[in-house]
Amino acid sequence: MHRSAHLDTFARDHLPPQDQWPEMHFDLPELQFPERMNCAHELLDRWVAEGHGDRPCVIGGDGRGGEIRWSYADLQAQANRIAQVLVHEMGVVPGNRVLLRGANTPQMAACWFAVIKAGAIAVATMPLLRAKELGQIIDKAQVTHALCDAALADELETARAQHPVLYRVCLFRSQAADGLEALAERQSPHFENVDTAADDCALIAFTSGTTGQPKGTMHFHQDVIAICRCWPRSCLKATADDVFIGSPPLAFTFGLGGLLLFPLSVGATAVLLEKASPEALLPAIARYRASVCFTAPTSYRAMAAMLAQPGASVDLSSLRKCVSAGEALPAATRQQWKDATGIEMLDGIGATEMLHIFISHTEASARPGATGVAVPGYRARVVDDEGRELPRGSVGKLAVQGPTGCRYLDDERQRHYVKDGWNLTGDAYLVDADGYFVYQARTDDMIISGGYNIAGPEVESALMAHPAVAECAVIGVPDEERGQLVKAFVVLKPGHEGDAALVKAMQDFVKATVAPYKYPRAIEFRASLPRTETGKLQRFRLKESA
Ligand code: 3UK
Repeated sequence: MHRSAHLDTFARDHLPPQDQWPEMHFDLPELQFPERMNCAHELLDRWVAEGHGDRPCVIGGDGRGGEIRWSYADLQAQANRIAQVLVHEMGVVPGNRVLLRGANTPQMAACWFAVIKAGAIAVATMPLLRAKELGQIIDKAQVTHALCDAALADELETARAQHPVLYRVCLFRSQAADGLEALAERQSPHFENVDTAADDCALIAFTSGTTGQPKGTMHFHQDVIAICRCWPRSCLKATADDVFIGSPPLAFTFGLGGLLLFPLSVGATAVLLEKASPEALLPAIARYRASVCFTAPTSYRAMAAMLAQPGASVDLSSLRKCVSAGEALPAATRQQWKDATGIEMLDGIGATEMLHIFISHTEASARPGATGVAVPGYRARVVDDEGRELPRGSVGKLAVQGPTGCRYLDDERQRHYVKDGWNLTGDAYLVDADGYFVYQARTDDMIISGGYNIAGPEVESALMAHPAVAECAVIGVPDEERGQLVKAFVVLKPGHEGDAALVKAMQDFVKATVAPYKYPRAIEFRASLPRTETGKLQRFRLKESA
C-alpha cells in the first residue's frame, strides 16, 4: 500500500486482512493509476484547469422553491468553500469519516466533493433512514462529523444524542447564522486538495441490505476513477453534451456513479432531483431535455404505463439512453419501455461491494432476459459451492473480479463475500449457450417446491407479460406437502378485478410460457409491494406476511 495522507488512520486500520481481499485486476491501459491521486481532481478540478469551467455541471433545487444551475467552476468554488469550512471551522482532519445526509441536490454534490477534497471519507446515507439506522452507521464507521440537509436534521440529532463520537454537525440549506451556506460564504473559493494516496479510502458505502447489521464497504480514490473508466466507456458511451437524470439516491452507489461521477467524468451535466418518483421523473426528463436516465425496473414500468395512458403527452425526444439496475430487468419491462419510447434499455448488475456495474451490454448487444457479459476490466463466472466453474447452462453462484471489489469495514462477513479471491455477490446465475449471463434469483431466494428448483424472478417475468399485471413478486411459502409453494403477489393495473377467474387466467398464462410446474399455486392481490428506497423488492417482508 502507498503512503497514506490520512492522519486519522481508522479506515486503514479496519480494512480486512490482505489475504481476505478479492484478487484485483487492472488489465486495461486506463486502469494504470499513479501512486497519488485525489479523485476530485480528475472529476472536477481538471475541467476547470483545462478551460471548461463555464460548462453546465449540476442542476437542481435550492430548497426554497428556486433552481440552482452551477457550472463546473461554480461547483468547484462551492466544494472548495465547504472544504474550508470542514477543515477550518469543523476541525476535520484527513481520514475522518464525514456523514452526508440529504436528498439529491447540487449542495449535496458540493458537500460530497468537499469531503473528498479534504481527504476525509464520505459516508453518504439514505434520506429515509431513521435515528436507529443512522446510529448503527455512526457507530460502525466511527463518524466524527456530519453535513446534513436542515430538512432532515431531526433523526440525525436523535442519533447524535446516543452516539457522542459524532461531535460536530453542520446543517446545509438552512438560513441559520451557523448554517453551512453562511459559513461557506466567508471562505475562500480556493482549496488545495489533500494529496491522498490512490489507495486511501474515499468513501464508505453502506449496503442497502434488507436485514441485520449494515455492512460498510470501503472504496479508494482509485476505485472511484476505475468505475468511471470501465462500464461508462464500454457500455454507456455518454458524451459531454449529455444531460443525466434519474432516481437513485447519491447515497446508493448506483446513484453516486450514474448521477454524479459518470456525468462529471465526461464533462456532462447532471440533473439532481429531490423527488424522483415515476410521476416526477417523467416530466423532469422533458423539462431538462435529459438524454441519459438511470432508474430501477419498477420505475420504468410505472413510467411506461403512464405513457400508455390515453392522452398522455410527454416530450421525451431528448432521451437517448436508459439504464436499469438494482434488480433484474424482466424481458416484458424491456419491451414495454421500447414500445413506449423506442429506446433499447441498458441493463447492468452492480453491487455496493463492487461499487458499480460489472456485467452489462450495449444497446446493440442487448438480449432480453439476460444481464449481458462481463464489462471490460471485469471477469465473471458461475461456480458451484466449491468454487469450481460450472459448464454453460448450469445454475450456480455468480463470482466476479476486477479493479474494484469487496472490502468490508471490520466485518466477519468478508469471508462470505470473498472466497478464493472471487467476489460472490449472492446471486444465482447461469451462462447461456452464447456466453450471456442470465439472472435467476438471489441464492437464498431460490424456491424449492416438490423437488424442483424454481427461481421466483423467472415466474415474475412470465406474469409481468400478462396485460392485467402492473407489478408482481413471487416467493416460496412453507407447504407441508411440497416443502415450499410458489406464491405470487400481484398489483393489478387499473380497471381489473382480482377474482377467482383472473387467478385462473394468470395461472394458465404462466403455464403457457414457462415449465408448468413453476406456475404460482397461490396468487394474492395487493395494492402495492414493499420496496426499499432503491427500488428493490423486499421479499423477506412478503415472506414474513405469508
Ligand atoms: C441485485 C441485480 C439482477 C443483485 C447496484 C448498480 O443494486 C446495486 O447494489 P446493491 O448492493 O445490490 C446488489 C444486488 O442487487 N441487482 C443489481 N442490479 C441487478 N440483479 N439484475 C441487475 N441488473 O442481487 C446484486 O447482487 O444495492 C446496482 C450499480 C451500483 C449498485 N450498488
